[in-house]
Amino acid sequence: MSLDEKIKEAVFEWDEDGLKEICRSTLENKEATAVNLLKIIGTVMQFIGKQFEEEEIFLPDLVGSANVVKNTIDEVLDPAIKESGETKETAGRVVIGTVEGDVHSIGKDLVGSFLFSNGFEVYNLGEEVPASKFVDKAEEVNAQVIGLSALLTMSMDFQRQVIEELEKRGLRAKYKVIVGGAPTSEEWAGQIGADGWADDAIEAVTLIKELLT
Ligand code: B1M
Repeated sequence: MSLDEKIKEAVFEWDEDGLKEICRSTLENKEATAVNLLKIIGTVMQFIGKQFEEEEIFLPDLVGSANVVKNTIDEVLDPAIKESGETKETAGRVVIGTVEGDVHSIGKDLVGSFLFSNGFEVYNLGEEVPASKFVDKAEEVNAQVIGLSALLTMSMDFQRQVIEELEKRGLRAKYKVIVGGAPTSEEWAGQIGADGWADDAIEAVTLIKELLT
């Protein structure tokens, strides 16, 4: 079995220990670098995302695989990259969170994991995040993109408040703001002056790549 196939199998089977072991032994034997491993994992996640969009797999499969990948990157690949001094190509820096008044985390975490496995630096602020915190963090890490998730009709308006906070501080032009979450839409994004809207995690990656080119 090739390295790509072994990785694909471990991700599909949610075999977190297996995936970590494949990555560790590959790095030890110098068969591939951590950046190469990230690229292979990114391709597998893109494939899984497409399968989800085409309804060939279901939400638990997607979440299970995303978690396995996220933990492997956090615990094995990122430390290896830092140790070796190897440069991880950063596709961009994204601050992401669920807006104030909203505790829903899963969709936002999925978007964050997909961005991370596609080479983005992701700063996940968690849930119930006030507008000022999004802006403070974006300033602190010199982000290019702010991603706002809202799952409640009642919390959608807090997405607008983040944009208003940016305007108030004279920072609106500095950031691309994207919004998402089940009750939101392209029309809503336009209405509040966001730079884009994504229906799911795959679209969010594509949208941010487009916005940053
Ligand atoms: Co709540 N909940 N919930 N809930 N919950 C919904 C959202 C709801 C639709 C259920 C319903 O009534 N049918 C409804 C909202 C109705 C509305 O306002 N339109 C609802 C409600 C009402 C509530 C409470 C108010 C219930 C109550 O207490 N009376 C309460 C809210 C409390 C609060 O937030 N203040 C509440 C609480 C909860 C739980 C805590 C029990 C739990 C959340 C646990 C957690 O997240 N850690 C929960 C859950 C699990 C759900 C449902 C069942 C599932 C949400 C989910 O995780 N989906 C949900 C019903 C449903 O969606 N069928 C529901 C899976 C996830 C992968 O999809 O989050 O849509 P999703 O994310 C997608 C896209 O939306 C998009 O990409 C993701 C991946 O494809 N996306 C983005 C999301 N964020 C994005 C950001 C982007 C781009 C794309 O860019 C930045």
